[in-house]
Amino acid sequence: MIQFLRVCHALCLVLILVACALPAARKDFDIVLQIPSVQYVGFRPVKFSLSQAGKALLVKEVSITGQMTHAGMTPVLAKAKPLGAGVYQVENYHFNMAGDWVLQLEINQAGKRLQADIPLIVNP
Ligand SMILES: [Cu+2]
Repeated sequence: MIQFLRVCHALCLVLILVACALPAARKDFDIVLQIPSVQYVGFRPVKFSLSQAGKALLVKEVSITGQMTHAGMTPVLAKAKPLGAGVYQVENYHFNMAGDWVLQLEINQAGKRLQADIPLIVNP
């Protein structure tokens, strides 16, 4: 029984460590979210504007990798399309579980990959 508890504790520790394994946030550009930062489970629009040093960022698309802050979920990928003036949108982003999310945005600017994160809370 004691051995079983030891194994249990070891497993819990591993789970905690894995859950904290999200990469540290990068912020190569500024994001202004144009949707509420509290969302609901389902297919939802995600809209944001990007800028750098106060100027609108104009790129062809923004790659989104959405991850939850706990372990064991497949990331939800999407491409946000430009609406003009540095505003980008995904029409139907799939928030497939309630909890804490981080949308990692990535753009390609003159061959350089830039990243920044959007933290979101998703309610049931
Ligand atoms: Cu999850």
